[in-house]
Amino acid sequence: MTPEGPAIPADAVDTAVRAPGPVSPQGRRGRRAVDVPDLVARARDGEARAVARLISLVEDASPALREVAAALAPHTGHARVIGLTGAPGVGKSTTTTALVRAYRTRGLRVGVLAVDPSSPFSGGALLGDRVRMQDHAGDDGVYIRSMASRGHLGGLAWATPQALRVLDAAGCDVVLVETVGVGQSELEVASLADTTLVLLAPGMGDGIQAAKAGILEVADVLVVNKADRDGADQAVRDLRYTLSLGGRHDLTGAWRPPIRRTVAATGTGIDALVDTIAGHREWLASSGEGHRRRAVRAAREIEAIAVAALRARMGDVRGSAALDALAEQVVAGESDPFRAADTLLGQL
Ligand SMILES: Nc1nc2c(ncn2[C@@H]2O[C@H](COP(=O)(O)OP(=O)(O)O)[C@@H](O)[C@H]2O)c(=O)[nH]1
Ligand SMILES: [Mg+2]
Repeated sequence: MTPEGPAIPADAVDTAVRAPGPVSPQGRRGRRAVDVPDLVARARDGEARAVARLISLVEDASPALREVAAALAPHTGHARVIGLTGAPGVGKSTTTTALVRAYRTRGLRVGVLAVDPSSPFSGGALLGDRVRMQDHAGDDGVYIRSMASRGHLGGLAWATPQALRVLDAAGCDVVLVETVGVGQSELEVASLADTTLVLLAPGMGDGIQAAKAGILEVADVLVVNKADRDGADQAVRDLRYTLSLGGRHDLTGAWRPPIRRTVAATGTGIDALVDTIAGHREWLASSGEGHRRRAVRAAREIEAIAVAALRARMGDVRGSAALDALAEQVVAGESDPFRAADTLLGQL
C-alpha cells in the first residue's frame, strides 16, 4: 500500500500507455501467456479451475487484466449480488452456507466470495466447516472463493468487484459476498451488493450499537440470527425502535428494511429470508433503484481505475524536467501551485 492509497499495480490499469518495463510479458510470476478467450469459454462452461484462474488473474492485477475484463463484459449483468455483513461471530458464514443450500435447492448456480480473513471458506474448499458444507463438495453449481489472501482492505476493494464479474460471467445466478462488519468494509460490501443483509445476534451488540456504527444505514434486510438464543426478542425490539427513529428509510416509497429471525445453524427462517430477498429484488426492479445502484457501482469502479491510472502517470512525472520547471516557477512566485497543477494535468 502506498501512502496515497491502495496499491494497484500500474501495469494493471495502464498497460496501454506504458512502455514495457522490466516485468516479463508472461507476468510477474513468470506464468505462461494466458489464453483469455479459452479461459472465459471454459469458465462459462462451468469449469471451476478456469473460474479460479480468472479470479487469480484479476486479483493479482495480471497484465492480462484488461483483456480479461473486456472478454467478461458481454457476459455480465445477470448475477444478483447479495452481501452479508455484521460483527464477527454473528453467523455470516453459517448463513451463507444455509443460503447456498437454499438457492441450490431452487436450482440456481451460486458463487460465494468470502471477504473475511477469519472465514472458514478458503480456495474453493472449506477449512473449518466441512460438515455443513459437505453437500456442496463436488457440486459444480457452487463456486466458493476466499478473498482474504490480499490481506488489506484496499486490495480487496479493488479485487472484489472484478471477482464478482468473473462469477457473473461464469453463469452464477446468485453471488453471496460475506464481509466482516468492521471499519469501512460493510460500506464497501453495500456498494457492491444489490441486496445487503446486516446480521445481528442476541447479546452481540444490540440494535442501538449497530446504529451507532452506521451499519443499519446499509441494511436492506436485517437478520437477527441465533434466534434460538435468549435475547432474540429484545434484539428485534431494539432494532424496530432504532429503525423507527428514522433515516433514509423514512422517505415515502422507500424500502423499509424488514427484520427476519434465523437460526442459520439449523436452517430455520432461511426460506423466509430467501423470500424477503426476492421481494427486495422485485422492489429494486420496480423502483428503478436496482439500476441506479448498479450505475453508482460502475461509476465508482471507473473512478478507482482512472485515479490509479492517473497515479501511475504521476509516478512517471515525478522528478521529471517538466515538473521541476513548474516547481521553479512556483518557488520564484511566477506561478502558483494551483495553476502549475493545472498545467501538469494538461500535460498528462
Ligand atoms: N446458537 C446458534 N449458533 C449459531 C447460529 N448460527 C451460527 N452459529 C454459531 O456461531 C459461531 C459463529 O458463526 P459464523 O458463521 O462463523 O460467524 P461469522 O463470523 O459471522 O461468519 C459458530 O460457532 C456457529 O456455529 C445460530 O443460528 N444459532
Ligand atoms: Mg465468517
